[in-house]
Amino acid sequence: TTKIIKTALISVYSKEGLAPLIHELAANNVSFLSTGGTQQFIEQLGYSVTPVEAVTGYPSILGGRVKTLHPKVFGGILNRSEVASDREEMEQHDIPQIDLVIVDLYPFEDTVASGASEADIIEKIDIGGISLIRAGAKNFADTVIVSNMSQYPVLLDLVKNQQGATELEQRKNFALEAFRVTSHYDTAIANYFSGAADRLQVAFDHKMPLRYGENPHQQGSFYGNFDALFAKLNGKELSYNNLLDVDAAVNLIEEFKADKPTFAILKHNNACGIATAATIYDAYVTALACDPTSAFGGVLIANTAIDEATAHEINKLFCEVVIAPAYEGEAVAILSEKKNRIVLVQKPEELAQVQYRTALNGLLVQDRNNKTDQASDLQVVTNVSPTQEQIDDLLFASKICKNTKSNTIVLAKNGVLLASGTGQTSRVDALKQAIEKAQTFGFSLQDAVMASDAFFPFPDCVEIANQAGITAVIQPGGSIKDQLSIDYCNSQNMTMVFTGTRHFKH
Ligand code: 93A
Repeated sequence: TTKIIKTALISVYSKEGLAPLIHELAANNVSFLSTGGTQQFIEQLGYSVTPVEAVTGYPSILGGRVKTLHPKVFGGILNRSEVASDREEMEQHDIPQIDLVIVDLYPFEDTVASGASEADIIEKIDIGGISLIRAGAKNFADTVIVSNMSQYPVLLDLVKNQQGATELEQRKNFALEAFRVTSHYDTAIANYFSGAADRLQVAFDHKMPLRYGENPHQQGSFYGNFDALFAKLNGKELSYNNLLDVDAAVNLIEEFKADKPTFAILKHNNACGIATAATIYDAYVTALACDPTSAFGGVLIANTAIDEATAHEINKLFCEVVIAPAYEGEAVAILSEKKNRIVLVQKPEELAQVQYRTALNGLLVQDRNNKTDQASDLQVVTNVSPTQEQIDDLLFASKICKNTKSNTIVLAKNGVLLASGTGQTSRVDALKQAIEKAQTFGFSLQDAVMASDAFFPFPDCVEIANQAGITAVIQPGGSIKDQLSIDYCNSQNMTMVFTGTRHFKH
């Protein structure tokens, strides 16, 4: 079952990397059949090419939509050397034998990624090319199918070393790769049409090995394109836990993208400090003061460039990761004085809009929580309305709350996180934890605001909050017992707003 390549049909979108292959095929007396652009390319290399139109007797029609889709082309690829009637029909219809097919498909995924219009995207659904690949792969018994650029070197070696001869096993390997290419391509198309629902394919294109998983005795790796989101300027390899914290950090800081300088410090995926201020330096110093104990070994993130003064200040803290959209002056060099510290530039890329996690023997898939509570979402439910300062603090607290593990309560004042209760089994526990924390670090809760990720099933939370000095509350509302909390607030001249949006994060 050794086959010799005599005729090649070549139809490639990108001509990159093709020239060496053409030279080698020509040196082995292979003749070329080709479509418009590819034909021109090969002719420019100095070889003669038979246009597909000359074989089919048809021009390329419908703006190129139908170029190679013709029985003479597909007959040439799909005919079986072993089948006598195939041989007769080939002769009867004057069909040329095609031994090698080389295709580089229309770049569907790149076109989607470029943000092109739907019409442009649809035009990039390759029909002829994908059919050529499937035909060549099906008939691997007789045909060599090269279905993407990464296969060029493999073919080049074969042609060089075997003078254009191929073995069945080799052709079957090309066929396997070809079906991988077509299934990947069709999956990308289906994903495009299904909207954001299931684009898992994208993540699986990039694998980053990790030294270990959550603990050293667990293996781990990351499937995703880290480099699309960050440039790493310093430090050791990111760990499994670093990646989780970085994910939490970028999602949190996303809320403050358009705000004043904001600095957040995260531990175990939750903010242990966050503040907005006039400068990033002030924001950092204030964020650190929220909970300097937890900040040790944390992940730091800024919504604006980190300057040298802030970098010097950060250097006083042991921290694993620093993330910012940019660094000024010598800030990177200063931060890199600690050689293990990971320093990342966050690129202006959109965050993943679909989230996955395993559950049982499958995957849970959901859209990203893109809802950020705005002033216009707030419904005042108490007699007392919040002041502008309170509204600012309520919205600030709500953004943190949304990015903290449930059940959560966030206490804030003047654009500073005072304390939060994170990942508790009851909302009351979360509040008690937050109050105790705030007191531990010397914060007064007088006139502070409270945010809750979900509604209060009972009035206990507003009661405890009031006793601690809290005067304004933001929560989704929606409990059948809402009125009890509202009545209590009114009795104490507290103000409370409903957002209508729950922000669970598990
Ligand atoms: O529009 S198509 O689906 N119709 C076809 O009949 C066809 N045949 C090959 N696109 C078709 N192709 C694609 O054209 C190939 O997959 C390749 O991407 C491209 C090569 O065109 P050219 O040689 O004119 O640059």
